[in-house]
Amino acid sequence: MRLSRYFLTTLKETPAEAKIVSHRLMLRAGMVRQASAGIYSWLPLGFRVLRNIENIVHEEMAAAGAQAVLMPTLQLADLWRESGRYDAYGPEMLRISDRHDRDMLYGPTNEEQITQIMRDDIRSYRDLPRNLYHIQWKFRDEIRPRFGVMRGREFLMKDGYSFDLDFEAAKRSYNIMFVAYLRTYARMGLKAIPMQADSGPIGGDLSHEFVILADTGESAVYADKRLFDMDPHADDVDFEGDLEPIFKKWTSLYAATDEKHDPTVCSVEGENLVEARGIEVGHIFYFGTKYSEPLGCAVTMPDGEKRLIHGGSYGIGVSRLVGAIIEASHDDAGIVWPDAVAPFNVALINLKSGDEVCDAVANDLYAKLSDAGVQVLHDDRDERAGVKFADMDLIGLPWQLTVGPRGVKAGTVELKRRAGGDKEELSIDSALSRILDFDS
Ligand code: 5CA
Repeated sequence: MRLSRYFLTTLKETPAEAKIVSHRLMLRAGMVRQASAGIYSWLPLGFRVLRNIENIVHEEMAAAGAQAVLMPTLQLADLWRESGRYDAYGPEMLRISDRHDRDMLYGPTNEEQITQIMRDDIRSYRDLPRNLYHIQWKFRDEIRPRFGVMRGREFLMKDGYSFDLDFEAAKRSYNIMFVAYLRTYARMGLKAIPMQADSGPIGGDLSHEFVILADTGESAVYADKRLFDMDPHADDVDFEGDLEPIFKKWTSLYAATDEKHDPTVCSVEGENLVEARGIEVGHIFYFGTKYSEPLGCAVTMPDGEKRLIHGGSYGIGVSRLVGAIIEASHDDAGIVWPDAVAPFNVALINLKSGDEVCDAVANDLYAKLSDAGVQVLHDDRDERAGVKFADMDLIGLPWQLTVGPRGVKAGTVELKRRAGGDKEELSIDSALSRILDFDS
């Protein structure tokens, strides 16, 4: 992609309304623009990151055996009256009526909708287990939308739902999602720690929040330091096998958010206790028959008995993650994208656009990298070097590959790794193979 043709406007000044670093950097890097309070348009650079995060979520959900669907944003109020949540949800729910005066709502979550689908589509115990999810916009009329996409009113969530015959089977489904979440966040370059949590309006008694540490986090967290040294990748995990040992390993050490933190239970002391702020990037719940009972969602057992199904729901804050990743990975100059979610892999900086030799070298590098599947943003603008470097540091692509008149004479280019800032003067071929062979 040529930057001269790309829709990207960076800002030098810090927008006054942005209180935290991720919000500031997202506005300055031209990733989003506010449409109204807590509602954002995603511009090309931001949208690419959002898509990358979605793709990782889709891949990890597929690996864990969950199937993607897409449910609507607008739901009938009557469905929520059946579960009793239409009145219980309060002013956070955006209520709408259609031209026939039918009460509708913009979904804040989809437990009712998915339970209705299950109620209508499954009959027998043989139809279980089921695990469906979607990535869809939600609306919650937050009293205090703030921090940009971190606490929006309209936000993108991955919400998944499992259906099982009994607690034991439902716990297996819960464990699968628990492990899938560890892997998902690790792939995004994050250390998300599962913590005991309150289940709030979703309900249920088994619930974990996945929290990353950040000074700007909205909740206080208390956790055993040893959790931060554990490897969440679980690369060779067998989702068909018993995941209870992994669940136990992660939950045997103390970790809780302030809502659930109990100093009388927390035995971690002194330097083993991390007391910090955290951002909730996901939340999983086992809620049993909370929705299947009022909505009448049951299956027939071999002896003809009807049994209510046991449910769980599993949320990931997809749009919040864009901000959360920036909170976890930035420096004074701007964003430092982890490779897996970066909007482009390489910033190709031509210091002398219009110069025949520089243009030829830059175009050749662009073609070779693109052919190898590397996403390149080619800064071909007629701008001062200082402006180009500042912009590229701000938008934070993992590599900066600079072509300049002095270097090309000697057959070299400069390669900088954004994280850490190491710079090297390399031959064109070595620079290419350094990028292509890099294993993040
Ligand atoms: N139905 C359940 C799980 S599918 C549910 O709605 N859970 S939740 O309320 O905890 O939301 C799931 C995730 O969405 C949260 O962990 C958080 O990362 C994200 N989220 C929640 N509210 C907002 C918001 N106002 N802005 C951005 N992200 C949000």
